[in-house]
Amino acid sequence: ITLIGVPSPKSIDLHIKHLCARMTWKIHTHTFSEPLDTVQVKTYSKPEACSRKVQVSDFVRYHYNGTLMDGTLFDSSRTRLRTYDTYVGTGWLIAGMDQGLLGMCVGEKRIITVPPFLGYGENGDGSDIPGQASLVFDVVLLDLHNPKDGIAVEKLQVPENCPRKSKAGDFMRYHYNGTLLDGTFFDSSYSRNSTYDTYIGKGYVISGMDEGLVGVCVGERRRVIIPPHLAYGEEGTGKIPGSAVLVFDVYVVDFHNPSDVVQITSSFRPETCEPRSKKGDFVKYHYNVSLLDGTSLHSSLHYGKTYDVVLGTGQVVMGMEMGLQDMCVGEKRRLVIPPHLGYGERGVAGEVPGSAVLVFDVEMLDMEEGLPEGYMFVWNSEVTPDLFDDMDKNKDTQVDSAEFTDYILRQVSEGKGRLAPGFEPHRLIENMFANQDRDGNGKITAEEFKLKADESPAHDEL
Ligand SMILES: [Ca+2]
Ligand SMILES: [Ca+2]
Repeated sequence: ITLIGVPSPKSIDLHIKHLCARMTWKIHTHTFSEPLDTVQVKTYSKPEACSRKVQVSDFVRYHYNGTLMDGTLFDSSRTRLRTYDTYVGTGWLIAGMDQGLLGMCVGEKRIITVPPFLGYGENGDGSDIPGQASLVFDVVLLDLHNPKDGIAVEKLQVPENCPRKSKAGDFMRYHYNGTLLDGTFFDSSYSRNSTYDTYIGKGYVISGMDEGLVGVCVGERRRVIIPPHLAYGEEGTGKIPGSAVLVFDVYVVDFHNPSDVVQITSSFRPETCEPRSKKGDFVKYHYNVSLLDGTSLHSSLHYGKTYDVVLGTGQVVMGMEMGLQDMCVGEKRRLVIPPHLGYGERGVAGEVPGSAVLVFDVEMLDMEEGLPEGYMFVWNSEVTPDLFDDMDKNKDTQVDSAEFTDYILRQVSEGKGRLAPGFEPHRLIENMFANQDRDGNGKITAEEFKLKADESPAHDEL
């Protein structure tokens, strides 16, 4: 030992003491033959990503094998087939583990060597751990959270166009993949091949999810990390262990609010936009229908002809009835129809998913003005005073179905009258005849004809 300068006897003494201490420590760490004086931590496997490390008061779930210095196994969480779950740094563990787990990442593997005075001391523990034993724990950390944690949200992909963000009370359809923090899979909507459909913010899902799904856009991908107290708690459920942090990768397919009406946007309107469609009108249009996320469902162009309906007769869903009102020929619109005004919770098997919001791009191509409500036929000109006699072609004082039909069709072809557009003419005429033939014997008498006319002038088609 060479000392530099001229030290006092006291300082030489200190130097020697210090060097001796270092040598003793070296002997211990190299041979493991004598008790250590501090916890030794050696990480032998580290995850690629580590967004968070164990801190005092965190709650962890881990697996471990505990051995003595000679390799004797004295305890293992694996033989119990469940993780060891505990708080760190608050005295629930032996002091050596309270220290040795600090700074650990989920997925990390460590050897933690605990000296006796930070383990079970002079007396050991039961028959498995002798007195003055150093303990070696081989630990893999599987889960980590703090009871003070809220949810964490990572926006993975947000669409550029986001006209509306979800709020509590909306009804949402989404896909998800659910894993534990260490990557263990527990559930996926994709495996069921159908979206998860629910109200959000109303307690229908775990509270962490209720919170995590607020403020999203249609088409957004986000990761929601939920601590157990906002998920399935200490008990867990199904494949989810107690006290587990859950990671949901969510894809938002669509959402709407039960108070939504049809959203109508006109994308093209002719300069002269008259007449405007109304109840009873026979309209012909083309449409393209898709889901909110852009998935195309169907187009009338595939039929090669327009879709034709009489407005106000329930031939199309309520949202479509509303969206096609007050439109003119040539006009183009986009209609966003919520499910309660569309195909409801059930949808259409194989075509429209249940509870889906639909986007219709519509173009009005033709329109025929309808008749006043309740009318099947109207006169364009003055009615002849000898109507009944005119219809009774064979002059037997009765009008049969053939005479009636011929007569009405002739009025229509001569432009003197008009049948309600959009319906099969013979069906309309059959109905009109049945209305007049009060006793249902297949013939209209002059008396029946007069009675009908007196009784209901508003609905008197003839
Ligand atoms: Ca007759
Ligand atoms: Ca009759």
